[in-house]
Amino acid sequence: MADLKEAHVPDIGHADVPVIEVLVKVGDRVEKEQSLITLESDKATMEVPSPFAGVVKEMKLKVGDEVSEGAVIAVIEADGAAAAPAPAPAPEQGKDEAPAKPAAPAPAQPTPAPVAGQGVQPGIAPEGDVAPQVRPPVDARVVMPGDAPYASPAIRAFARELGVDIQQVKGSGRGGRIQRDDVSAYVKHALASGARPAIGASASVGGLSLLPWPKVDFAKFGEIEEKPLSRIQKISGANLARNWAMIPHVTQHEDADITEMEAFRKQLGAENKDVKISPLVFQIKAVVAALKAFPQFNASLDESGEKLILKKYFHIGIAVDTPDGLVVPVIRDCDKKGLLELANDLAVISKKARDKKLGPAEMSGGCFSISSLGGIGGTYFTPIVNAPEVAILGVSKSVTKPVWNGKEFAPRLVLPLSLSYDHRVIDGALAARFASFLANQLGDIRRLLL
Ligand code: CAO
Repeated sequence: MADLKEAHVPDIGHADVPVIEVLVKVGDRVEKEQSLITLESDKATMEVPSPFAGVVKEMKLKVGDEVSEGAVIAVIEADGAAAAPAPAPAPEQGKDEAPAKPAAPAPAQPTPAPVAGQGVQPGIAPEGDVAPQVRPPVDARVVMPGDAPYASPAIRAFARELGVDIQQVKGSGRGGRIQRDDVSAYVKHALASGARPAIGASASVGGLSLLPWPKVDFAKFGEIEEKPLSRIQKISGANLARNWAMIPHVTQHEDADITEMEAFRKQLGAENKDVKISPLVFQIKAVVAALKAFPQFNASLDESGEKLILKKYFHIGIAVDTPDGLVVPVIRDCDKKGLLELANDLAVISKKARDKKLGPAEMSGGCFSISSLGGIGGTYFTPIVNAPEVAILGVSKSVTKPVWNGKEFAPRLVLPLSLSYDHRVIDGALAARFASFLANQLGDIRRLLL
């Protein structure tokens, strides 16, 4: 027996997210996990799948509506569903709609498609376990008829940010839809050709007159192999390039004496065999203490660049190296968590990142990022600030060094720290104080555990 059921917006990590596409209409037959609508936050475009198969009886949303978790997307007459509370009967709507037809099969589409932020990852579902979608073909010219190129608000904002006239960009998405990559490719092409017909002052990156990218026939010099960049690499590459070009970076280096901390970590590890106590959890604790002491670091510049938004919460992004590239999941409310809980959270997000199971909500809302290369090696490096954050901590491998204690050289375990910051927001003296505070926290285990 068929049953009327409501399809709801799942936890998308944001409130009031605009609907940018409605992918089905009244009368359509939908399969379980077929996309119903596309939402677009400032971090990601995500398709919301139908939780069950059936026939769409009523659409409750339209393009431009803003939705949050729990909003009703559609009323669907579910196939042979077990009895469930049915919503009020659908008003007579869609009478004039085209008759029901099975959705045309289309290539599987991963959801959501990330569009912004360093901490993004394609091929992931909003809640981590929704299967790839089969979605009906959508022609952008139907969604946005006329000559205006179709691009979502976030893509338009991205183009504006780069000073690109969206009218000049050719869309490679379904039905000519303009994607983030199209805007990036347009900018690259314009810079490489030396021409900037539709790029304003901001896209010339502060008026830099860049040489075209060298065009070399590498095969002339020996054997080569071409390997396309992964989607994560392309997306994070565009973000890194923007952050590097637009943020005046300075990196402050500091050493922390973690001899005592390391002894305590080993002891804690021996007492808690079921969770790996990474040195990173101590660094997270120290960073939270430093953010509390120096609120200017727990901040973001607003879009206009004229206002600083100070955050009262402490969500820390952790750069995770995955086979497909770098992603930055966020551990929330680190100020409220102890070392063991942080260790557990770190293990969970690292695994999810490597299994491509992170949802967009898990990669947004970060206040400050930590990029640890400590498990690999190296001394110091210059991490790139993860905009719109204003600073990032790079951590390198600790080494035992002779340190002068006033009487003699003593062997101490020293952790190299590299704090990159946005010099528009933070001045050098403040950064030096922050870095030195961090080192003191890490060096004084009692203070760290307070
Ligand atoms: N100094 C010395 N040893 C360290 C260390 C440090 N600063 N940090 C970690 N280690 C040790 C760990 O204790 C672990 O030792 P055991 O194997 O004996 O337990 C080993 O190094 C490996 O650690 P790990 O890297 O697996 O785990 P982690 O918790 O330290 O880090 C994560 C987790 C997700 C941050 C890490 O795996 C990772 O992906 N790092 C790369 C981040 C990155 O690419 N940043 C660059 C961004 S800029 O382009």
